[in-house]
Amino acid sequence: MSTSHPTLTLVQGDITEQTVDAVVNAANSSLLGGGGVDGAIHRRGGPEILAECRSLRAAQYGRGLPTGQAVATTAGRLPARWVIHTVGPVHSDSEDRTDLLASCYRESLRVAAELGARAVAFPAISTGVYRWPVADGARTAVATVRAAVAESPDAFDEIRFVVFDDRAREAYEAALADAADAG
Ligand code: AR6
Repeated sequence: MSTSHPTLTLVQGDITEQTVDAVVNAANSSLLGGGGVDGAIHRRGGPEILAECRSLRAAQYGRGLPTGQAVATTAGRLPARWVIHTVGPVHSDSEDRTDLLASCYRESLRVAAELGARAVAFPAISTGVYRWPVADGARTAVATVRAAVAESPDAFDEIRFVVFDDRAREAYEAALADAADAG
């Protein structure tokens, strides 16, 4: 088994409670909040996050943050230092949008590395309101993160997957085990 650096970990819990450098938000293009992870982050993190999101909209993202891209703000009152907002694709039965989902993980890690965030927590992007099947979302998350950290092995200490329920935890356990088997 490879002992690649950094460590990929799995936690069942609330993303807003993670003590890491950066937590990733499963946002929408408006950057102005919503339900699920997004709602929890703004609720717990306080108004500073929304204020920065509004500034980003005014300055760089007048038409919103495109799907698959990522941008950072303060984490306000969260234990993390930064929130990295990314916009997952809505799942479609007629079109394969896996590249866009993978791009969320890649771009979030690119932004994290730029910030110097060494521990990063990801939710299961797109698997809630955006209806991505969680087993497939977990495989995409694990494969993409493994490939990205293999390219810059010194950039991070820990990439943490944070899942809410048992079904998602089992999906990530399976994806992590498959990836470990594959070497
Ligand atoms: N901590 C960890 N995981 C959570 C939490 C939490 N606090 N809350 C939900 N999950 P979702 P999406 C899980 O809907 O599918 C928002 O309205 C949840 O069980 O947050 O990318 C945005 O504004 C699911 O497995 O994100 C967008 O409009 C996963 O996190 C839209 O939803 C993602 O669920 C984005 O939808």
